Amino acid sequence: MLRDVKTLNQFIVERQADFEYAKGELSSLLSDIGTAVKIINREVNKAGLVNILGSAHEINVQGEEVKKLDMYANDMLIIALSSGEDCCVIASEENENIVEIPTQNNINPAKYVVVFDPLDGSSNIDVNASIGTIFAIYRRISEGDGPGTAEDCMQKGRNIVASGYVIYGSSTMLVYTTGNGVNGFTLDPSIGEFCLSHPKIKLPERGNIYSLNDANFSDFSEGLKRFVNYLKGDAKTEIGKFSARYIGTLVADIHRNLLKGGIFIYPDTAKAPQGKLRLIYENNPMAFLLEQANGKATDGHGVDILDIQPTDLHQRTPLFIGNKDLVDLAEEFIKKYG
Ligand code: P6P
Repeated sequence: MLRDVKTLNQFIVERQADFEYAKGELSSLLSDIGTAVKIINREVNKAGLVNILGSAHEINVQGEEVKKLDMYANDMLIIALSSGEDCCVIASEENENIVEIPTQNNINPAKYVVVFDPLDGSSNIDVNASIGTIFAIYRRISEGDGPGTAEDCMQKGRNIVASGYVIYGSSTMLVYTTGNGVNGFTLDPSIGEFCLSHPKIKLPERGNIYSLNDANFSDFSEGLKRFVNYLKGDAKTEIGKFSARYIGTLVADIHRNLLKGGIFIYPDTAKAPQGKLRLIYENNPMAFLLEQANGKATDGHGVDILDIQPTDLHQRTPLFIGNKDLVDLAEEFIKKYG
């Protein structure tokens, strides 16, 4: 019944009282993001039908081939956030430098900063596997009412005010937190609204899924190899039978583990001492959200992701994220065996 439907915007306004600072600015930022991802979703859903597939024959700052949807998603988010009056600066995976918000005579009193990966998992676009958008919102730390700065975008994850992701999958869901629990909204295409479908999400007590790219096993540390072999073997009689699941889109692998429990690992290796995933717009937003769902996120060596001080917009860190007991167990193996 209509009375049972709670839309994202109704929910945001209802929960506005939870926000320590916002006089509606954070609410309108979240609504702007909701609008942008509905537009992105429309293009994602017809990606197979229009000439939006395939490479834009451009290489982004990550040195990766940019798919046209990446660029489209990036543009939509920048346009939505620039047209509002609540964002003073943006950092995006697709942009080498910060994205300044054009304003009259360089005055921008907006209080908030938004960082995002506009289209995570783009290598999965052409095979119709789930892809996603990841975002985090901070309050600006730069003084005055000029344009926001790179330092505004390079705050520790502990300072996050809100973070979340959109998964464009069998259905399109927006999952986010403002530091008061995690809530999931499913897009109802018939009314074009995200509707509350997964209130108060918490990780299941026990998780039995491990998610990592096994093809890199030979590059793993001795401790991580032993941890993975433990999950494949002795764990069965001690902590339960595990399943391996890996989609190759961070948003999809994290979303599954959030609902079913488990651990996702993208580790440091000798070849990639900082791993692959980006701290500011992938690992921090996910770490903030998983901690809100009773989870944990570290670099595999005892350092919480949210406590790492970023020094570069695109810096990478290893990521061990999911049920606390599994993250702790992985770290025990690494500590013991190196
Ligand atoms: P690999 C997608 O390209 C991505 O950035 C994340 O979404 C995903 O978790 C990871 O890379 C997959 O990397 O090396 O396993 O293909």
